[in-house]
Amino acid sequence: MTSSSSSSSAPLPPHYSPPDQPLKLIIDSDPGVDDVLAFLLALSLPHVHLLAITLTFGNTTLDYARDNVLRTFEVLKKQDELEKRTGGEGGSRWHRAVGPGARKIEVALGAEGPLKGVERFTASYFHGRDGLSSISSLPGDPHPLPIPPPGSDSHPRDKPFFPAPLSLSSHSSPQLILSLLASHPPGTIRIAALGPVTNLAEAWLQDPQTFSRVGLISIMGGSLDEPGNTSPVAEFNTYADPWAAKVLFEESVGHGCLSGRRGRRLPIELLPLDITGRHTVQYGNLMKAEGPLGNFITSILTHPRKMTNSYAPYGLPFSAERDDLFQAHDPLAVAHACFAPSEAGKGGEAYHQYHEYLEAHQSQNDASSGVQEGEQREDSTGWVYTERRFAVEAEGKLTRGMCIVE
Ligand SMILES: [Ca+2]
Repeated sequence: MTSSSSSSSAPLPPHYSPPDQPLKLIIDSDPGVDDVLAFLLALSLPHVHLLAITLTFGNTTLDYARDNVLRTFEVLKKQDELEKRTGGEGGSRWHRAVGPGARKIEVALGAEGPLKGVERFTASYFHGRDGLSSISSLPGDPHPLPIPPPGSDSHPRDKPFFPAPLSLSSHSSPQLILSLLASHPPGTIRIAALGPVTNLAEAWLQDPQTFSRVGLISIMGGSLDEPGNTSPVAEFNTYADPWAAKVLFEESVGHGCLSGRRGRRLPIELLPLDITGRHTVQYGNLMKAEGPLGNFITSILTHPRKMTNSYAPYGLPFSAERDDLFQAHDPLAVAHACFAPSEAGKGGEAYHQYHEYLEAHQSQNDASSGVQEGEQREDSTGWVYTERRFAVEAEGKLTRGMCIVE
């Protein structure tokens, strides 16, 4: 298991060479405010081909998660129209992603709760009742669901309309992940996991051979050396489904189908709270844009901003630099999936060197029977990796979802 951090907050890291082929990405997500901002990042990158958004419970329930994707794309289409009116087709930043002729993006519905147990936790305390600051109940519904064409049998609650480029998959999230991995060459699809990893664990359990074709899994989750954000010791995603995290992080290691993989493990790179929590943007800077997209972003950030501001230290004057900060957890995981050196194409050498390093490090640990933690390595694009060993607590009441570092 490794964790990663970025030394650059620029959208295009220095020394970054886009791959020769589009980078194929699946986003597994529980949108969620920071998930939506992570979608925008992926959609804004010309070298990224977003194949699918596979949904899970998490920040909100599955039906709201689905609606939040639909509302986001409706806003992007309005923004695209506005930017085309003022700057022509080439003047729209979103035309490639949502304009006529844009590549299809499949949306699948997945886990409604954790792998085990009956209790489902959501993060409505932070993200609002619907996951996006309750925009679905704003007067006049300013960020509405797509309007179905006349004669459509769509229904807003049970069967909403999915206009292009979105299409609702007939597969569940785990099935769609497996189907895409099976139909593309091994190692060519990356997954950014932004919620509880229930869908990924289910896909692995259903068909480890096919799942192991994945090129890279960038996961926002866990907290290693710092307090949690859901309990004193646990980050939300590992808290919401510690059983799935255990399957993916621990039980998969050494499986026969991973014998061709370095370290006989899935290519998981974890972005824990320790790192993502430090990647912050002032709310004031995120909420100043105008137009349909600017208004939407301002609306969805309202509830998290209130919550964040309420954590300001008692007795000190309010400071925007210290107290008014949005933590970009999920956008960082998408940035990693989109910019970490790739196995194929330019940057392949750095990726290869990184995995050789991990293998050497693993052999060294095995030989000495001691874990040498904390060694760092930086790749050619500025990501810094540290080898960490930990177990996820799935049974304890007070410690549910805690990552216990060896
Ligand atoms: Ca999320």
